Amino acid sequence: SGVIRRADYRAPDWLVSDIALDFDLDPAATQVRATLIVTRNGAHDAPLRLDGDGLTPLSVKVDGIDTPYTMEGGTLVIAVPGDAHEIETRVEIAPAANTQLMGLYASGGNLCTQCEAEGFRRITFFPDRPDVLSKYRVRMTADKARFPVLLANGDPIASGDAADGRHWAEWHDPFPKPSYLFALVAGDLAANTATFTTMSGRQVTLGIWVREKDLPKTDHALHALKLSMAWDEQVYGREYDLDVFNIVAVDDFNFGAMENKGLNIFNSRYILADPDTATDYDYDAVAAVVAHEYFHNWSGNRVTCRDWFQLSLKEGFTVYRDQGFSADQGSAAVKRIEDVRGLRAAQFPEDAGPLAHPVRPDEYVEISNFYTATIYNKGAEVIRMMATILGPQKFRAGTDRYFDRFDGTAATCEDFVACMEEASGVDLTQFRLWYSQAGTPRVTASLEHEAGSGRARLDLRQSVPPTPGQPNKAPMVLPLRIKLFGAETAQPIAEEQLVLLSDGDAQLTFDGVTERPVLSINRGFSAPVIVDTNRSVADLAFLSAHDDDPFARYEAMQQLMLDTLVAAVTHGRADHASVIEAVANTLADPALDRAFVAEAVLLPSDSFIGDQLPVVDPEAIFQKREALRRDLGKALEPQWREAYEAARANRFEYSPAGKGARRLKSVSLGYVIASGAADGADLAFAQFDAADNMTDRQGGLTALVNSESDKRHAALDIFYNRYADNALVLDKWFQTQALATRDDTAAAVEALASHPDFTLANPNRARALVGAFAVNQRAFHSGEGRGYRFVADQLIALDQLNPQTAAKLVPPLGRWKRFDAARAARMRSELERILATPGLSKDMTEQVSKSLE
Ligand code: B3K
Ligand code: ZN
Repeated sequence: SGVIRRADYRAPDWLVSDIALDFDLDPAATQVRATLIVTRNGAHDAPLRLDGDGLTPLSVKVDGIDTPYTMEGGTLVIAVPGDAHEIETRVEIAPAANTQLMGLYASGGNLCTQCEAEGFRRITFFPDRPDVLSKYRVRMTADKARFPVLLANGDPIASGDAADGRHWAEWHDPFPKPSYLFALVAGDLAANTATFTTMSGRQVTLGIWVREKDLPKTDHALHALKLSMAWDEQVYGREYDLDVFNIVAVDDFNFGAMENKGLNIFNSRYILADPDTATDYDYDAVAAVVAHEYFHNWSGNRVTCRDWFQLSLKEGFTVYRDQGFSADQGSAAVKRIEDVRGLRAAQFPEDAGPLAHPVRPDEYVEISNFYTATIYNKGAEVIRMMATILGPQKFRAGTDRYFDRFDGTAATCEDFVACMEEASGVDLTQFRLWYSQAGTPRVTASLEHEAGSGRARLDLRQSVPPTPGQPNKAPMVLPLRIKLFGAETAQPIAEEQLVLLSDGDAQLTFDGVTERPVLSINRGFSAPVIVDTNRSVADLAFLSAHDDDPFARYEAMQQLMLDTLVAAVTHGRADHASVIEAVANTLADPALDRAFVAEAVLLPSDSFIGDQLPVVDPEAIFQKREALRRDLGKALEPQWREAYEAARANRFEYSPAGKGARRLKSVSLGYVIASGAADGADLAFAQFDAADNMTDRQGGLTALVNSESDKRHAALDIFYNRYADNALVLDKWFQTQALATRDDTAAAVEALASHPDFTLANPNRARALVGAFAVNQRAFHSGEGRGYRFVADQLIALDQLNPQTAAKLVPPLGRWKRFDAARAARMRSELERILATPGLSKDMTEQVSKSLE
């Protein structure tokens, strides 16, 4: 059946202490010779089995002698007599023909690798599993003119010229590592370099390698790398361990970046940034991903995963670490709001749908399908909850213990939790359910007050919904930060407390409560749960103005907006007054950071509104949300204009204050246009035209593209012509149109799929059009299945080239259960059509068949 189960884990039969790789590089035909020192692991007589995928051995030698072998599927099986041998294999591979972008492939004329999770077996025969750790020596020979730069993991050892205009280089990595961390790059590249002195005084040479013309766009990434290295020393006591740290940017990449030891390889969208081409969001993402991959040097590389079921051990923890880094660079409150918004947009729907799985899954068919928001983002929330429960000192003691004990080994999630327990004395037995139970817990909180006795009672109840394969759930440990405020004085009634809700229900009582109490709960989003409260509109409005926890304050406003919109969609009620008043108060509060204000006044997304409803009605949601936007725009038009003007005065500066001003500017512009003001389109066009940075330019473009104004055509053409040779900015051009809120978006997107610049061969471009359209709730679900058919056609075509990237785009179609019967039937029939496609990949087959269940 092809299902791999966690319970079936067995230690490897053979270990590989050392591997020497010799590459004769050529895009059409690359020769790979691998020499492995293997030792039998334990008492058994199993043959040596080396994973391979699409490889044919040219020769197989054991201790220097040609030896017979058999193939079992892609796996090379060699019967070897003793307990220790030297194995040499030779294969030929074709990087230029590798459209999957796994293994060794060509991008923009250069050669690069991607091995996680199981790409190394597309390069050479090897026990391609993360618990086999080896020392790597790599020799590369290539044409010197085409590939002047030759990089691999570790430190450079030697290089020189060879015959026929070729040259060679040798790299050694002294740290044993799993095969998924192997990397090489050969190309015509230039580096932006710097030196970092570590806390023990060692000098490390940093290099960011890109095409020569892109060098001016690498300063931000290089700066972020230095900040990350210093931060990991200060916050986690982790020092870098090699003499060089290189990052290479490539245009064709299946995801964000890859933490290969000493040689990170990045999607260029997470390296290149300058004011003219990158938005503030892009700048932040570059810094976050640079930090994330750097932090993996300890959480992932020095301590790696025993098996792929433990993926969140490195990913959840490393996301938690990069979130902490980003929070420390600017506004921690705004960062938390952004992270929670991302969790709700990607992970909550995953946890509520057919692809729900625990943070530590029990089984998979294709591991590439498990690089999910649950593993990454819910995994990070699980680490965050442990940090909250233990407190900062004990949490740090736990991470120290974990790094010390497991350095140089392949560990499990259980190992991590055990270190936390040992370092703190806190029993995390029940907490471990966060690793094994899928689904987003729901908490019902109701606060009752008896004015006479001065007693308030808070009733808490939790439930964890059933998910595929897990019909019944046990109660979990939910750390809830809670505080009560007095409605009249706006003073705290009870100081904040951390409540660990571990039973199905619990009661808390508060005495001496003389004024009406208002509940602030799950402050800072201390638990990744859904909270239902009996708070009134007045309570939420109060908290949106007075709560001293910025996240809770934001959350109160969001809840107020959500309640209003859900009532509008469900009962046709359109009482907008409370939202308008709360937004007005927030806009008028001079003490608030502009970035916070921009977040707080933004309406919840169409999809998040849909998530609150039993059956999603995309058109009704869109219309009600637009109506509220229009009323907010009209009622507060002078305030929006004032906020817009205040932010407009500034010259571009990438700083927390600059970012906040630009964000509020774009949000305000959106409301001015929503008000129906006659000059709305002119304002947007002027912003677009005069912008000295991409945030403003794209903000103006987006406003126009979403409007009825004819100026949108001119703006799109100007933008296209200005950036015609910049792939990353053209992605924005496609994406902005795919996300448009216009009635004709589906038709426009279909036309764009035939645009000469559209290609499925580049994952960024495929995601910019197809991926963006599929999450444009109203457009995707409009037109009687037209959107579904389009996406299915694209996925079928993409699967032929790049199954991993295609499979990632299945979830929007898989959400059919959330829609009315007619839509559900059409979505299902597209899924069935995909599944019936001859030659469909394992990746797509798993995602689509699970989505149909
Ligand atoms: N570890 C890689 C992701 C690899 C995805 C493979 N399908 C990047 C990261 O999470 O840092
Ligand atoms: Zn990662």
